[in-house]
Amino acid sequence: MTPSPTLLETILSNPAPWLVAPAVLLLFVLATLVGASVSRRRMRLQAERGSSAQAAAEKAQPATDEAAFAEEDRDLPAVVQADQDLPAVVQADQDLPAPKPTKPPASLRERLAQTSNFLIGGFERALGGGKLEGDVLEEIEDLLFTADLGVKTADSLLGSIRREAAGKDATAVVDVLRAAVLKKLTEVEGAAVTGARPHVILVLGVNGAGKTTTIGKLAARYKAAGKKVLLGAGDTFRAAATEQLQVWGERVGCDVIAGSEGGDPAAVVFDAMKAGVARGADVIIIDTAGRLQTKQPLMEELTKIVRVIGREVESAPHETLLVLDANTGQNALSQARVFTEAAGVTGLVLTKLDGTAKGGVLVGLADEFQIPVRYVGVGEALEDLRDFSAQEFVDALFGPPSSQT
Ligand SMILES: Nc1nc2c(ncn2[C@@H]2O[C@H](COP(=O)(O)OP(=O)(O)OP(=O)(O)O)[C@@H](O)[C@H]2O)c(=O)[nH]1
Ligand SMILES: [Mg+2]
Repeated sequence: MTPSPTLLETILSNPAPWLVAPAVLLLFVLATLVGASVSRRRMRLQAERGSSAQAAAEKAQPATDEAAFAEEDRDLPAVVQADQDLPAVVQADQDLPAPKPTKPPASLRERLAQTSNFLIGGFERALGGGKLEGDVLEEIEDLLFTADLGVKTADSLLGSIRREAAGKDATAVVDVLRAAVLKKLTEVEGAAVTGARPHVILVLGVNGAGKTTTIGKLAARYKAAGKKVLLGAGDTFRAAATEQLQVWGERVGCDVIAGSEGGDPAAVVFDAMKAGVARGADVIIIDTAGRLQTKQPLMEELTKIVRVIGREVESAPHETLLVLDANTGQNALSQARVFTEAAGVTGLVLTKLDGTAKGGVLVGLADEFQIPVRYVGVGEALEDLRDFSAQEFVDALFGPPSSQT
């Protein structure tokens, strides 16, 4: 027996149009009631959670500001940790170019590298692992005579090597050479003359030897030592020469006495001497035109300048510096010969040792003229004029002694 259909089943299977609208309305009311109840429950739960979090925060909150500071203090390790945790920053630093270190002046050894490589390196290459004998001895001989030492000096050094290092290895030969060179250079070591006031320095040398640059560097040194310096532009041949000295004067902060282009250099020197004395200069430095030693009238002019200086300040010039360019090699020896005859040269300055393999000429100059080497120029910057020290020069040229290697 089939059960009789319920009223709902009847309605659903045969929905009369008048029943559809109340059914839909009933469903809507039911859904709204259920939704409201759910959202009320959700809000209640949220409120409960919020108040428990606030309670926890209040519990953690210190009661006073001091306590807050104390709390922060306690938290300080976190900063350290933060630092430790800052790989990003550290990495960024690593990616940046390293800050430029303030450059210390280059070592003399660095600057003499070319001469050292040619002369000392040449010895070592010639000898290799062999001994000083036969062909090797001939090679060493050739090297000495082409090293801008001058014949006399090359001969003398060869004599020492033959006597003391025959049949020995490279280390022994270089050690004998080192001792012989040191002996020659020690004889021309001598600090610059000082004492007179004003102390007058006359600077000589052929064109482009580095006179004006050396004067600028020297003026800066005296200035740094608290001396009042005055420069005399005795090179009247070129307007540019006077300007160059004036630029140095401005840079260093000292007076420059100059004349007109083509004027009498002795007259400018006279003015400079007068001004130097009147202004109470401690040091007067006189620049001169590059004179070719072969031009006799120029040499006569030089002796006139020396006379003028001597008339204004007793026993001046106290120092007559001959500036020689190391690049000119053995030519520097012939320049020295002529200048020493024309003017009583009291000190040598060998410039541009930084850019040449011909630095051996300094040994030749020392050996032949016995004139003190006051300074060496190893670059164009102010700090590149160095006091000459025989030991320093030899160490720079030869490197550390074999006993230290
Ligand atoms: N590398 C290097 N250059 C130098 C040195 N000394 C001077 N110079 C450069 O050599 C050039 C000539 O130097 P100056 O000082 O003008 O030479 P000068 O003897 O006064 O020349 P004149 O006035 O023409 O007779 C310049 O460019 C200088 O910067 C040095 O020790 N090393
Ligand atoms: Mg000059």
